[in-house]
Amino acid sequence: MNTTTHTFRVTGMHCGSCAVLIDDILTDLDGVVFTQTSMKSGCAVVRIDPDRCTTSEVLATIARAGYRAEELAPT
Ligand SMILES: [Cu+2]
Repeated sequence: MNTTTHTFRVTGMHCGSCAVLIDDILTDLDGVVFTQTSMKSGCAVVRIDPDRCTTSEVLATIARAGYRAEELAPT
């Protein structure tokens, strides 16, 4: 499977369970194969199958949960 990895800066997290919540909702999204959200770094690392999911869907899903996210340029 071909996957791409993206890093998003997430604002609005205020405790560890916010990060767990974001991981949960992203994992439920079709095409997301891995997520690691960290309250400490304020970032979510998300690996997706680009045939089934887009970064806009990831952004919209995070926004629906009440957080703001923007994709960081790949390093
Ligand atoms: Cu919280």
